[in-house]
Amino acid sequence: MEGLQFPFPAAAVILTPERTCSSSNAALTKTTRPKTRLPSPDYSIVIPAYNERDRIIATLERIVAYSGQHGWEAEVLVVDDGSRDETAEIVRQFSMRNPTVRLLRNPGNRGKGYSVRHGMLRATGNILLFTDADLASPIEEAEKLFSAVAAGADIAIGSRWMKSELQTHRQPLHRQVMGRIFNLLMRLTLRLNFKDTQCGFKVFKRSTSQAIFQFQRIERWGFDPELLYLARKFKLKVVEIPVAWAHQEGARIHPVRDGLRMFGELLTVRWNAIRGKYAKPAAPDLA
Ligand SMILES: Nc1nc2c(ncn2[C@@H]2O[C@H](COP(=O)(O)OP(=O)(O)OP(=O)(O)O)[C@@H](O)[C@H]2O)c(=O)[nH]1
Ligand SMILES: [Mg+2]
Repeated sequence: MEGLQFPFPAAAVILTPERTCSSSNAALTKTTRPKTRLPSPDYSIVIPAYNERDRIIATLERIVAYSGQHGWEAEVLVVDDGSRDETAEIVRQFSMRNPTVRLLRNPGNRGKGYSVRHGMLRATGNILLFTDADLASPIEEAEKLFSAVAAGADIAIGSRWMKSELQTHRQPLHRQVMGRIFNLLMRLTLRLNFKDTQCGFKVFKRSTSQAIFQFQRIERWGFDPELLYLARKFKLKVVEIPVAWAHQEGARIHPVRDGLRMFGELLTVRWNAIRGKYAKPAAPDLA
């Protein structure tokens, strides 16, 4: 399977952007890498994608168009998470027409957390955004987070609950309730003071991304609180910014099954911290 193996990437963390384009990673992206080596873009936009056949093209078109209109030097990395539909092939074809778009592939379905880490550690931009494939927070909102980082934040996280009136289409009530319960449990277990850790719209300075993603261990939905926990541990400046958000149909998180699992992941972060697991990177150093 071409491009599937993910030689996990503490290596990518310590490599310069130029070297991440070198032959050691050529297999990973050989179908989508532009032939000429480009300078580091200003922005990398990472999109985790699992079975996104029906919405990924519209999302990519919107991002590419917006990025062009605003003169962004940007790369877009779609991380296919072992989709069982045609997501990867659709993105591959799109990337042939749009060289700023690249396809990365996970070794099977590993979860949103794994996908985001994969993209972030492969990104070459100076400022890195990850966004859900459904663009529930529209790409226009990225400017707010980019500005916060330009103003000195290490991480800017989109928040649906700082100004809830910005939610133009809310989640179903049971999802909202589950989300608020999760937030409470997150505060109790990790003592993180954020109104919303789960919005799939977050921006990292390159140096920050390099510093913390290599410590990430949670690979499914509960990875965001772990990143924020690490950010606090490393004394990074995190700002929570209200963003517009519209619930998109086709959401696939299962409120009970995934909710329980995410609570377990909060406990895992706590447990990892107690056992000192965050003292060293999770990924093997391949340097
Ligand atoms: N369902 C699912 N999504 C994944 C997985 N891996 C990556 N993703 C991506 O994670 C992102 C979030 O998934 P969504 O389907 O938007 O989640 P949701 O149920 O809408 O959750 P909210 O957006 O919080 O309402 C999307 O870009 C997915 O393609 C996976 O294993 N399962
Ligand atoms: Mg969604």
